[in-house]
Amino acid sequence: MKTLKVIVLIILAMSSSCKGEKKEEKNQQNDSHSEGSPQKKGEPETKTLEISLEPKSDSNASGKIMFTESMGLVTMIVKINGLSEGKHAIHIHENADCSSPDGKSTGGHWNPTLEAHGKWGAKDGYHKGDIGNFKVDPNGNGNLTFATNEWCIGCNDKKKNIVGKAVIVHQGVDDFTTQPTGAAGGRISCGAIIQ
Ligand SMILES: [Cu+2]
Ligand SMILES: [Zn+2]
Repeated sequence: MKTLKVIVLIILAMSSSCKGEKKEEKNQQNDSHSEGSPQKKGEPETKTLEISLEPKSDSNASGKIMFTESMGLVTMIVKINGLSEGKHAIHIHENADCSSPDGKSTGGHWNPTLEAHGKWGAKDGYHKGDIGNFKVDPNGNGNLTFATNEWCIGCNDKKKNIVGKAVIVHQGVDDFTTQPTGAAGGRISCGAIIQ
């Protein structure tokens, strides 16, 4: 009888340890599976938002902007005409309100992270709206493509969401130094970022 008991115990111990091993294997498989594909959750979604730029401060500067978000990257494509030749500043300002003739109803630069004004990516800080400058040709046409993973279109992160803000194009150039505006001069074109 004793030996039978021992044998039964050994069998029980072996089977339970076997189960244990199997469980561990399963868990490991699950772990490696989830580690390997954290970005494959759901379908890759693309969001788009097109807005118009309207003339401000008695300018003729108008245009279109297409925002696209895909895989966490927001791309902004700007096409604008009716500007003076040379460089012009372009920013995102804090309010989607282009109602005033001088564009000042949009408020200051969009700055949800409370940093200093600066060149995009600068070590000493920059506003989330500090897109920078773009070139305008002798015919008054300007194009700009800008892409960043620091924005989103309509997400819940207030430090990233560009919806509810406005794009402003300036008469002058952003010097990336003057606080808090970059001394870019008057606001000659405005587009509210609204879905
Ligand atoms: Cu500005
Ligand atoms: Zn700024």
